[in-house]
Amino acid sequence: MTHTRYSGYARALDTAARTATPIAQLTLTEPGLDRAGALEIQRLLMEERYMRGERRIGLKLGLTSVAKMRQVGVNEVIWGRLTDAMLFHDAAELAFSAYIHPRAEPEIAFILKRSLPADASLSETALAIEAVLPAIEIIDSRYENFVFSEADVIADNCSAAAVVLGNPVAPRDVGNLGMVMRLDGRVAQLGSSAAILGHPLRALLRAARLAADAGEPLQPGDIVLAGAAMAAEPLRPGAYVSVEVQDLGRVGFTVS
Ligand code: OOG
Repeated sequence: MTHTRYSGYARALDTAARTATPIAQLTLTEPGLDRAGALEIQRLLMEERYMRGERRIGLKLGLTSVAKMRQVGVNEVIWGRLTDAMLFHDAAELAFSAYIHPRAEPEIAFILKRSLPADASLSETALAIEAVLPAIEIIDSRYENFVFSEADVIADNCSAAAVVLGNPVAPRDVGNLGMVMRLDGRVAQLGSSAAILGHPLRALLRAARLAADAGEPLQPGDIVLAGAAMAAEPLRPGAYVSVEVQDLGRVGFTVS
């Protein structure tokens, strides 16, 4: 019974994303939904996407900074899966009509060269990094008014919609890098990578544990988004969004 209901929720979230049409929060009809149940719905939702030919390319952490936790009123680190269909590169053009109420977030991404077990240490985690990149995540809650509980957002693959990657650079200390997000050239968010769990490497370590716990440990080639250092900014058609990270460079995209 639960499985049938959860499959129904997964399909509803998948359809909401594909048709850019928001749905009501799942917890309105399923108030007892907990983190484990929500993760199961996310897993089923991703099965739908893999069945259509999408390939998992890594994962994203969410709510790893106080600014983000405050913005959405959920105080737990969450994680979701990234697929090749979500991936864009610097100077990409993203169609506003493909999303419901998209927002952009300044991020740091890692690409791995080694797999990471659940019990990896912080130094093993550092040695597993192939490259670091400036990145912008586009989040788009499938729930009406961008309002959700922790269980709702986990079921919804943590609002993951797209990621725009900049150029990879060699691993380096990313513990306290200045970050700025601009909208049409104007500074919209300003901060430091230190806001990401004190150090983005901790986010990568956390990702390794969460992925291994879910039975899909991080692999060479996987991309991991450490989570936004500052609050997300709503997008509108015609906008140009850029993120510059000290020592890593700049990445940008246009909304059409
Ligand atoms: C949840 C996803 C947050 C981040 O980097 O904190 C996130 C949301 O705000 O919709 O991706």
